[in-house]
Amino acid sequence: MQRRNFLKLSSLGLASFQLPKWTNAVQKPLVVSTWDSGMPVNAEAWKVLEQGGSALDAVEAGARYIEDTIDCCVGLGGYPDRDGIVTLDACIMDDKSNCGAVAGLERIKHPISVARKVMETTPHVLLVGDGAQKFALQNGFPLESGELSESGKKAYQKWLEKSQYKPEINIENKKGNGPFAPAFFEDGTANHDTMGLLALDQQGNLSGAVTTSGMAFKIHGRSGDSPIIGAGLFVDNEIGAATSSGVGEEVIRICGTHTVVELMRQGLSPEMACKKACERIVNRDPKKAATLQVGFLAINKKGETGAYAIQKGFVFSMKSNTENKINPSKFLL
Ligand code: SD4
Repeated sequence: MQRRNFLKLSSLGLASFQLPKWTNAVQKPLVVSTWDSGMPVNAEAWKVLEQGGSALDAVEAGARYIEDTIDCCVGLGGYPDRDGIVTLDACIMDDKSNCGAVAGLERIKHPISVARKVMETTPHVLLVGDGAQKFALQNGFPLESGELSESGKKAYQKWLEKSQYKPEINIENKKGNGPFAPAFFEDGTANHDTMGLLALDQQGNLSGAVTTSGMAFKIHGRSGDSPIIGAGLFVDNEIGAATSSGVGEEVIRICGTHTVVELMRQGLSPEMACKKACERIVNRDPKKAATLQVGFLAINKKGETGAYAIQKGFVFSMKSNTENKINPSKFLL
């Protein structure tokens, strides 16, 4: 401590004041995930983390849970593309920069586990479409029926009435009550909730996973940011990890999550890094950005967390030894 500062503290009678322990403490284990639907996802991941399991196993467990349970946006219950087919995107990345991903995967229940298989048993990072499905079948993943979920059918029927090709992720209802206003179509359905989750385990290692059915009513074959390493997910075990939700094309254009992690490397907090990434999207085309939503979520090696979105309404769920809650994200517009 500089002498001048010491004297200042002495005069306040605080010379023996010790910095609180938490200033240097790493908050671990910890799991964060996108949206309020992340609460039960975190609970699944937590079962792994609290027993000393790896962040990698934790994020896979959380992602598998949501692939099984949610309609609209993740897994086979998700909304279809404009041909009426559900195509799934997922990726996973560990603390050693190993990564695996699948895009446009049909009729397989757990794309996140296929992504992990790609990571662990092939020399590749990303498998797409038929090839990804063939790989999944060869690895023992069962082929599910291609039938849409009830809500998927309903939403698709509604969409067919106009069949308007307007690829968009709806912005959360700004008129809703408080920060957790859901994003709903007029017919009462939502078209986002891509699950991105990031975990820091007891050993201090980071991993992340993303799983989604992607943008509803997209062109068959379209991939968003979610299975693209550096766009929908990036993990650097020295620095931190980030994930995203929203209009994937905008995230891919700025290599969104890689950008967030690199900004954290330069010393920015997770929240500020996410904010800067959002600003890049908005500055490129402010008019367009006003019509769309993108949210980033990040954690750093110290277990600090933060998020930022273009529009109001993005939230993230967080679980640690001391917290289990939904946090509203700040926003730009
Ligand atoms: C995509 N980023 O396919 C995904 C969609 C999403 O919440 O995040 N929805 O572009």
